[in-house]
Parts: sequence; C-alpha cells; structure tokens
Amino acid sequence: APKLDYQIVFVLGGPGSGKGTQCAKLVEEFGLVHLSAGDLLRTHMKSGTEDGNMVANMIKQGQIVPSRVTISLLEKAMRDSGKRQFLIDGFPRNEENRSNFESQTGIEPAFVLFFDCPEEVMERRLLGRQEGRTDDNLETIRKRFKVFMDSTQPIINFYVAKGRVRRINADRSPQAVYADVGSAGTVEME
Ligand code: UP5
Ligand code: MG
Repeated sequence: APKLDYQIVFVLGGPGSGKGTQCAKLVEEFGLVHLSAGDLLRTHMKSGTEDGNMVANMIKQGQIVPSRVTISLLEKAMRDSGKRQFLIDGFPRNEENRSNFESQTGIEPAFVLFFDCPEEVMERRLLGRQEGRTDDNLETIRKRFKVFMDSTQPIINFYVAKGRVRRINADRSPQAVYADVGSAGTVEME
C-alpha cells in the first residue's frame, strides 16, 4: 500500500518532445501540480553543495542523476505543495530511478503520458530554445538522445507492457498535441 496518499502521472518523452510545454497547459486546465525533475535539479544545482555540483556536471553531460538526489527533491516538493495530484515530468529516466521511486514511496503511476517525437524535430526545437541551458548544445543534445534511447525508452516499454502508457504524437503544433493530451478523461484522476 502507498505510504503516501498521492496520485501521480509520469510524463515522459525525449529531450524537446514538449513535456514542459504540455504540462503547463494541463496545470491551467486541471489544476494538478507540475513537478519537473529537471527543473528541481537545475535549482538544486545552484545550492553550492557537493551534490549540487555533481548535478551540474551530470546535466552538462546529459547523464542521469542518481535517484537518491532526485527522489528526495520530488518528495520534498510533493510534501511542500500540500496537494496530492502530481504530474511528474522527466522522471523516472532509468530502471534505477523507477524501482527506487516505487520502493521508497510505494507509489505507482496512474498512467504514463508519452510524448513521441522524431529526433530531428526535437533537435531543431532544442537548438532554437533561448533559455541558456547548459545542455542545449549539439554535443550534449546528442548525448541526451542516446541516454533517452538506451535508458528511458526501456522504462516506457515497461509501462507499455503494464497497459499504463498513453502515447501522444508530439510532432505537431502545441495546440494539436494538447487537443489529444487534454481530451476528456486523459488526465482527470479519481
Ligand atoms: N516546443 C514545445 N512543444 C512544441 C511543439 N509542439 N511544436 C514546436 N515547438 C515546441 O519544449 C522544448 C522546446 O520546444 C521549447 O522551446 C518549446 O517552446 C518548443 P519543452 O516543452 O521544454 O520540452 P521538454 O520535453 O520539456 O524538453 P526538455 O529539454 O526539458 O527535456 P529533457 O528531458 O531533456 O530535460 P529535463 O529538464 O527533463 O532534464 C534535463 C537533464 O536533467 C537530463 O538530461 C538529466 O541530466 C537531468 N535529469 C536527471 O538526471 N534526472 C531526472 O529525473 C530528470 C532530469
Ligand atoms: Mg522540460
């Protein structure tokens, strides 16, 4: 049984597939809490702690941060929100993330939203983004694609086998993608 009375949806998809963009729309319409693991890690990176420096280096290399760090940031954010329904964006990224989250929190996702998008489209979007992220350069973008294929796609497949994945064609305008994502019942939980 879950230790915590939380309902969560995992939002997965390659780098630049539009996870953050679509979560922002879902928050507006459904009032869920959006927790981007990447955003939490980028904030943690500025803490000046040893872990923060490790995170900064790993993000710059496109590597997956150990779940010890990410799960504690997610748990704290969930607790601090005072809410119980969450969109968890960009996590879990590998089996280590997935299995530790499940064993430590006792939570299984209600379902997984998967934004499916060709690499060349994601690459164009990331190179066009002007947020100054340390990982938005061609060298790191290519590493992020490889890490996604090698480590995160198997997690999506794991949930496909459980019948938990809602695949969305993310290679369309943000509005067209959202028409699918936000369609009745997609995100409404209990
Ligand atoms: N855009 C969005 N949708 C569009 C559309 N339909 N048509 C045209 N343009 C569209 O979108 C990306 C860009 O594309 C934006 O400019 C947007 O306007 C445009 P966005 O919504 O930001 O896409 P998103 O999928 O969120 O892309 P992001 O770059 O955030 O994905 P990543 O998965 O790479 O980044 P994340 O922040 O999740 O992780 C970064 C790093 O943190 C990882 O590489 C890893 O090192 C680390 N990390 C961990 O180690 N563990 C974690 O659990 C999470 C992250
Ligand atoms: Mg994002």
